[in-house]
Amino acid sequence: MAQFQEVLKQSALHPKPAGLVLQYGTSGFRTNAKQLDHIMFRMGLLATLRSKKTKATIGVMVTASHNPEEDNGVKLIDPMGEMVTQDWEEHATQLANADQEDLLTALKNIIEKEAINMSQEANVFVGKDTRSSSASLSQAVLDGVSALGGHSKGKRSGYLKDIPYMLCNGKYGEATVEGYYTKFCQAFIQLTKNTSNRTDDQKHLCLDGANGIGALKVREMESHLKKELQISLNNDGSKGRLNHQCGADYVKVQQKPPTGAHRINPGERCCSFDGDADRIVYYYTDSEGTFHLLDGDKMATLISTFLKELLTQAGLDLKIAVVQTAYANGSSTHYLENTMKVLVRCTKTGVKHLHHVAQEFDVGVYFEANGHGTVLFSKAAEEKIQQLAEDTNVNDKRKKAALLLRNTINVINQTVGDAISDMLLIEAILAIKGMTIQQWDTIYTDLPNRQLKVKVADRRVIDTTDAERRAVTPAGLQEAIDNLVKKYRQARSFVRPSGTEDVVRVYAEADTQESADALAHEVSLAVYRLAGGVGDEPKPLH
Ligand code: 16G
Ligand code: ZN
Repeated sequence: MAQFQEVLKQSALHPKPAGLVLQYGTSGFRTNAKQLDHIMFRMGLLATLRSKKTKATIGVMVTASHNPEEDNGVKLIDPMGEMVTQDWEEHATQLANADQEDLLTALKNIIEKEAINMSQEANVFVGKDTRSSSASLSQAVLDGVSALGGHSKGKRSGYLKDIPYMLCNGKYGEATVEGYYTKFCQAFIQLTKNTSNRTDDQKHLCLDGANGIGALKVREMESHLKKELQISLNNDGSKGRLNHQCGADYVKVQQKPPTGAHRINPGERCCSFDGDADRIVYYYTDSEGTFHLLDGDKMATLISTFLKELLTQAGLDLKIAVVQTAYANGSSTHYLENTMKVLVRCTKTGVKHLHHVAQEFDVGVYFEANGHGTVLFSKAAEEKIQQLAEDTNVNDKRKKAALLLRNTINVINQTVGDAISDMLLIEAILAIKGMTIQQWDTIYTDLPNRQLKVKVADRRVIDTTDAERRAVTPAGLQEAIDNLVKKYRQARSFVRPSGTEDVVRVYAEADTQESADALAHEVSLAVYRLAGGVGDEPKPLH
């Protein structure tokens, strides 16, 4: 077939380095940008097949999120803005690793397995982040798309943030970039309209854009906010390097403000995006100069508390749940379950897992501690809220709650990962509740915790169960962890192989920082000894 001839011809221009094997990981392929050209071309092919299969537009995002500037990556986005399904992740790995001469066979295997009608039209949206390698890599994706006769929408290669949103083709509002801003900003203005006496100080937010795509988007969006939110934008990409000493990951891991920000005043509300603006964390320094981080757990708590109160006031019997991972601070889980009486579910790490579980509820609030997250509303929930908001026979209190709920839905981007929408949601809630960032921070106090990495010969020797909270293999590891945990108060620890780095991750929390540090170290040693550690033995932190 002529189509396959074209694939062959084009693929010669995007050759695979011999022997290179890459895995479609937690969030797609991710490695040094120099190794990705053939991957991009092949993901263009795969996205075209996926589009033919689903008869809908597929998204391809060229980004390595919070990784350093020299890395890049690619992930496929399904028609409703979700990550592509597991089967297709496997297809992606197969196609990526096929030797140059086996590429057509690998492609035909997928076509056959999925019974794809090759005469079906295909449409693909390609988005990229601000990395210097992204322009040529996204061109390689476009080459893949056109080699299989697919159409690439948004030739200007719209920026990343819009992609899941645009894919929903109007489900969440007008499917244009302009529509995206208008909808979220209008909802924000509606939500904050009746919050009396908001001073300019309260309207002010200090934002670290990680020198990434979020900074550009916020600049474009600002005028739509009509001064109801006044953003001081730092690390806006005009001079600094992407994710370099700034961004959500840096702030969370280093537990300090980003460089490149203006001097932060005590109590000033600040937040950081990561490079592709799907993660956000908040922070402030107190009058003693101590740094305080408000992570995904704090956001999930604030949002779910707010929504639960509104649902009660509206008299709506809708099932709300918070979805977390094993990294959620034990204090947050305890507070949600015991004080707020909210249902909490725990899943494996990775946005797609949380997203999936959140879909089971009327209102599913999901956040990873690292700042990825959003809220999902079931269709039935949205309809009930809408009906109540329009009902002329309900009392003022219920009506007011329903209207607030409706506007809250409108400020939320229910596709995976949008730090801008999360920011507007948090800002609106704080405004409505008249709450400072310190007041939000004191809702509960995080348990001290520590994360460490251990290098092992093959991290796949660690297999986990119970949402990664228990290790099944290697033999004896879980027992060792259980015995160590018993030595400390309020302690918890787990280990898991990273999906994005060649390391085993160790997490520990306990009643004091010393205990958390000691426990993390002892567990690291157990991993090193029982799971084939390489290099020097882990050393104590103190
Ligand atoms: C990816 C995931 C993130 C997860 C992280 C875990 C997406 C968009 N991102 O960045 O959800 O927290 O991997 O990394 O799915 P790890 O496996 O190295 O700990
Ligand atoms: Zn990211």
